[in-house]
Amino acid sequence: MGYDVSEKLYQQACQVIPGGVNSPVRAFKGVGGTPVFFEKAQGAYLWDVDGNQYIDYVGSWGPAILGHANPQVISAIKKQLENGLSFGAPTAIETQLAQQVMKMVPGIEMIRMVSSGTEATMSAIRLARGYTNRKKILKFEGCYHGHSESLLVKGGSGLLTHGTPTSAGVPEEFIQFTMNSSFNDINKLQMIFSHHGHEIAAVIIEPVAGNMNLVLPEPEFLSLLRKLCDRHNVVLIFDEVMTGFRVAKGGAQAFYNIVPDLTTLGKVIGGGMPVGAFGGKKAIMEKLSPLGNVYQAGTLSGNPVAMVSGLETLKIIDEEKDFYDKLSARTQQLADGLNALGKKLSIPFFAQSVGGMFGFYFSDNTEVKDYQSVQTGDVERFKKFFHAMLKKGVYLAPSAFEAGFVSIAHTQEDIVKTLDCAEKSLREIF
Ligand code: HOZ
Repeated sequence: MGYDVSEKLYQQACQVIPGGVNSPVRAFKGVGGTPVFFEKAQGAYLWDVDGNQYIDYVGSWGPAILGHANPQVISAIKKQLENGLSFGAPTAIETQLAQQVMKMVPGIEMIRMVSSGTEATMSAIRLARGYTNRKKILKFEGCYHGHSESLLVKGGSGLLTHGTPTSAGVPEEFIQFTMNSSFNDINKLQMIFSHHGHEIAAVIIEPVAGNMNLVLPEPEFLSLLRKLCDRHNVVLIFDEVMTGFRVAKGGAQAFYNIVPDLTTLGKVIGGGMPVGAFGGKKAIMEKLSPLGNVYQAGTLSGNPVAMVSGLETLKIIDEEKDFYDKLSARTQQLADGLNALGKKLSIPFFAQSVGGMFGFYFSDNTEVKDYQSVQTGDVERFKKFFHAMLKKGVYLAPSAFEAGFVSIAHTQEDIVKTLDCAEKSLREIF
């Protein structure tokens, strides 16, 4: 497989775009080498500018749950394009998408659309602070909630991948109200609430952590969190930008049967277009301007092209019988196959999945439960594996700390082929 055109484009991009990319994890800094430049995507496949084809497990970092360029979604977008791109004024489609989301996600009684996951989490935090009149927030190490100031502390995703868990450029004063705890740590959580419960405006958590590889919550951890938030009148925010419509039709809150006060959404809700949203209890949402005094706005928020893309995507998911059974089974087939390879080759390698998300780890420690345990994985082996798979036509996230995504367009044959490539790659690197 040649990468000449990608390499040339990367050199050109580096002259005009910092690091040659518009979002850091894409730069291959976590795996070394030159990022692949893509030209086309269809279903489960990607084609790069050198004509190489890949089975894609990034899915645009989550949105492509139907596979790329789903014909129904594309046709709905084309129809909308004829009518204009953005009006900066209300449209019927916004209400339709709001209704569709409310039908699917248990905790959403009212919702506001924005244009990215970062906007969604930033706005939800402001809303929780305005609602409670409190300043402190609690997050969990290794969870990533976008790049607004108060959330860039001990974060996952690119922060973890590039070894700068807390960003420069964020004055200490901006993060003085951000507290961090450890994912799945019940004792620490109880201690923090017993000291600070009355001062905390909101707890924000990825109910399944997907920005430090894939870390599943212990169910009692999430239920304790719900109880403590109730007891101390703290707003519980589930950041379901990644897990929303991904681990179940109603997201992780439906999967684990724990309803948060606010939910943030992104990725799947836009079907590949830039959409984010935050929603939840009516009493809290009504604090938002223009009803209430918490300000939040956006010129392109709810723009009709993005709304149509999201609406069509969610309708397909909602209407297709057994969508999540199929998606989960396909993802599980991949995780089971990877685990079988780990056993067959007697190597420290294992995988796990939930819904359409998966993670794999080069480690003996099968108890991945937090930021610390995830970091015991062998990153050097991951890098070699990533490149071995890439050469065989399998595109994985270029970071040991990002979850992988399977779409409904991935066939059994795609998974079998992927496992065959994985076996060859593992044999090469061990
Ligand atoms: N925040 C994304 C990973 N969790 C990365 C987005 C991108 O680079 O496109």
